Amino acid sequence: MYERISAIDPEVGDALNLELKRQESHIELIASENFVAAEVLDAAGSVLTNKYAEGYPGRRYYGGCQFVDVAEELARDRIKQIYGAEHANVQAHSGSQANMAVYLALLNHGDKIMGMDLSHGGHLTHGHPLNFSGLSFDVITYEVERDSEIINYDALAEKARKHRPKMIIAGASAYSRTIDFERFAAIAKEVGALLMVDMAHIAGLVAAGLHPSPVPHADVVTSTTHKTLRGPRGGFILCKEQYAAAIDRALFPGVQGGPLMHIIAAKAIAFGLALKPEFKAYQLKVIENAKYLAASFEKRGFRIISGGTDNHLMLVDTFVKGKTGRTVEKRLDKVGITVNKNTIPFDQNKPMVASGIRVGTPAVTTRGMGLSEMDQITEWIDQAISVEKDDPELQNILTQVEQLTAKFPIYG
Ligand code: DSN
Repeated sequence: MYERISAIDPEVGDALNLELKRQESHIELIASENFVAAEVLDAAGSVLTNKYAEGYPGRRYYGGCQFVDVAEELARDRIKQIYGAEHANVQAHSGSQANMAVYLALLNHGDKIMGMDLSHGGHLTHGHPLNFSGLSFDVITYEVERDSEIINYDALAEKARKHRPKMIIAGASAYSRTIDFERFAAIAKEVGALLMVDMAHIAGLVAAGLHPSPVPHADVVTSTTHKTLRGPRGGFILCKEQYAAAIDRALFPGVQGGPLMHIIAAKAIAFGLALKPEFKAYQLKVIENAKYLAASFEKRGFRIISGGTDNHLMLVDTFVKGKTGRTVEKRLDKVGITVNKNTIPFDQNKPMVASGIRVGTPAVTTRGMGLSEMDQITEWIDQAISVEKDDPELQNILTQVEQLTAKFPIYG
């Protein structure tokens, strides 16, 4: 593939082809990754990359926007239809920039915000001290409960009453349980806070009606497009009409300049696919595979944080088997299985070491893998971490992984 690129630039051509081969021949368990449809790839590589279109459809700062307007209108209409939202902005280059725009629209520098601690499953942009969110705002964090490893809404409400933040942020990047957005909204209302939900991880499940929607409850909802929603890399914002003008102004010209029109066209295609019945069938399988994967890990002596999963991911405590997340991530790299190390709640190890891994099923499910593959994958993981780092068994597992992945081609 990529012959034209290789002909003029073999170094980049090689990188592209090797990455394609890596994706095809590895088992991808990173919970935030997925494989887009070939048509989404086509749009992302289309001539729309050539077009400047600062502004919004019908109100651009450049001429010649009549066709990119069509793509953006389609993306906006479809995402509003998927989630029943009053207003949508599909220009955010990423989830982080979507969040930044919301803060710019609705907060002032130094305001108090309340978000989930990163080490308990939150996200950098929800108030981490090294992120713009933590640098710009006075941050209060909430955590999961020590025993259940689940959000304790009574404790959260107590904290919100004590600190009275201007905004509460719900949503997580490593939390395997259903989030009660209705409860979040009640807490926010009681303390006079705005509620922003970052649904990046679960956007596909929400679209399919398999996780309660935050849209009726939150003032603003942000998301990425490339996780369970299976679109190109990017972000979007949904909000009530009353915030529409402020949100649009904050994203452009507040945070971004020219929108990526090729990516917006790719978003429109992905959103169109998410409206089809097959998308719900896919999301059902994502959850079914995740539950089975969790049970398969437990069967082999791993501990699943909070005892299971309601969504597409889980945190696996590998330290119960004497292995840090870092060791497991590196070892699995050797056998063609890709995961990320992850801290577990109240972790005794540092973040770059971590006591566990985060795994998810969106990517393997897109390839068509099912329950027997989930069981086999955990068997290989268990075997790979049980031997020494130069054991010949690792080569044997890698060969089996390559044989399995060859049966589930991604792009044919
Ligand atoms: N970095 C993403 C993840 O892996 O969950 C969150 O933005």
